[in-house]
Amino acid sequence: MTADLFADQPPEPATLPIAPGAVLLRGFALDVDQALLKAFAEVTASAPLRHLITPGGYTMSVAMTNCGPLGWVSDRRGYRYQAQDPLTGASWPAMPACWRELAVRAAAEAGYGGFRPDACLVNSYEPGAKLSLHQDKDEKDLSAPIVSVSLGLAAVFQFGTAVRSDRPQRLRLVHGDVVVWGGPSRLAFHGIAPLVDGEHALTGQRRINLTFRKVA
Ligand code: MD6
Ligand code: FE
Repeated sequence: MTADLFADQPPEPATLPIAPGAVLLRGFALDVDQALLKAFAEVTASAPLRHLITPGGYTMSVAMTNCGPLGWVSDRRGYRYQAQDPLTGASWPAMPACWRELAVRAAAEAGYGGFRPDACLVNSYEPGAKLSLHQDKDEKDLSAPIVSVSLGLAAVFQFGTAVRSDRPQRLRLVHGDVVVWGGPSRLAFHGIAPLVDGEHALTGQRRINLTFRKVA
């Protein structure tokens, strides 16, 4: 018997179902976190983080960039994926192999074999930054899942249904967690509550999120 006499909670299973087609893989990225963060420094050195403008004219509180063949951008003209970084005019940096491999492994673990991401949206949250409830629906291929990797400070992830007015669940995502969703949950509304201030040993005062998609 190896029960932990000091634990006041039963251990959490590593794979938590969130909704049909959606799972949280607790700590799935932990064993490669240093490599992921080293690649983050490289990606953001060639495609800097920036605060995009929404079509409605607001500046997003989350700083974003991309890597891979296609990148998600927003400006006064709308939301879209494009092959060039509007800031530099160059192609987005290549998707780091350690990022792609983690995403493919997580998708398979969640039941989505053969995931071939062609875009990775990189989000950086500082205290107070948030992402309002939205659907990810700018991708042509809605049959592929999305894989989302959380690094650094914890955040509250709101996860609803495909109906905006349904009250979302609230999930605390911590460093190393990976969320995968697709199938019946692919068009679920979701968002991130304002980031609470804190300090993480590897990222400092911020949360980094990588979301992998199959766009084209
Ligand atoms: C974030 N994520 O976690 C924002 N979208 O910072 C997303 O908007 C998201 O995590 C689709 C699938 C997974 C996600
Ligand atoms: Fe999203």
